Amino acid sequence: MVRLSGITPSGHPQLGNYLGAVRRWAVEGGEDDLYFIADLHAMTTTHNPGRLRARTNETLAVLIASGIPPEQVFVQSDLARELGALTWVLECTCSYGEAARMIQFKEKAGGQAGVRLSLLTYPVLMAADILLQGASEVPVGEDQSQHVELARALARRFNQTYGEVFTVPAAVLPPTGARVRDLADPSRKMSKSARDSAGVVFLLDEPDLVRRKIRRAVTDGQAKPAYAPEDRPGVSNLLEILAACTGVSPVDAAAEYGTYGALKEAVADAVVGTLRPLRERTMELLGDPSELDRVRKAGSVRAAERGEHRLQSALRLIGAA
Ligand code: AQP
Repeated sequence: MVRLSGITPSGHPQLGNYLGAVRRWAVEGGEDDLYFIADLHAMTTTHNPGRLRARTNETLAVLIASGIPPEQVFVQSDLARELGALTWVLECTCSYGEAARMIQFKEKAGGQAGVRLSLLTYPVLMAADILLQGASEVPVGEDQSQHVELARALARRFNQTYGEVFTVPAAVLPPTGARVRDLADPSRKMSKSARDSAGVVFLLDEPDLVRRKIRRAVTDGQAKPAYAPEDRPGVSNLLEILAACTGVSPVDAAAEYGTYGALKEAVADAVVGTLRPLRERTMELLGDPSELDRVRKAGSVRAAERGEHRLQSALRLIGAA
């Protein structure tokens, strides 16, 4: 069983990416699981090429530093040729109506001028990501499940029309991890591309900055901390972050700290302590570009080799090679 997960380098990786996904990948992932940095997906809206390249490298370094085996990691654009070819095959298997029905496209494109065509077609590229690697499971949240459905439909249709090549993937619910909210606006989730970074703890933030952001986190006017995610999202978010870093339950953590000040100090200590080894190892890797490059090349060669026979079969069956 091959399980494929991705992370988009749309900004600096942040605490939510780590506690909610990357750390689980490192600790709970199976040996056939694959992880990729989805840099091509970060080009569907306005982007800066130099910044994207830097975020891609940083994200790669974070994944390796987190302990995910390097042989399970690759960068999407290193397979641009293979994915480009397979995307075309799949676009010739997909109807315009199917792509235009994607809710995310409607949400992101709605009413905007100059929407990139790639915003419409990127679910087909995502299908190519999945089908090239022969992934059988794709852990995704609600917002991406329609895209995995499209990948399923395209795999089935291709197999029935031209011949059996593709594993039909299934969307699986990701293991329930911490859902980290923005510290300055707890009505939103923490996001790398948030417009205001005051409420976002980036994984490479200096410890002092992390502490400052946590001290300034929005809570509420109640006398004491308590865990009530619906009614008191700010303080509950802090308790969940503390729980994710220390292993205590949010309710027990609330009982332990009688003031917001004490709670915030504990959260700051826990986050700084959790991120320290990750940050150090990531900086080490970023300071050794030739090693990072070596790891990256090895990962992409393996990923390309894994998919080559499927790509060649698909091209041959559809009449191209
Ligand atoms: N706040 C979060 N709490 C828990 N998990 C999170 N993830 C993201 N934010 C949080 C998880 O991180 C993995 C990789 O994320 P992604 O790059 O695929 O996309 P995303 O969910 O859109 O992440 P961001 O940081 O919010 O990016 P932008 O700002 O570009 O939208 C996923 O498993 C995701 O669930």
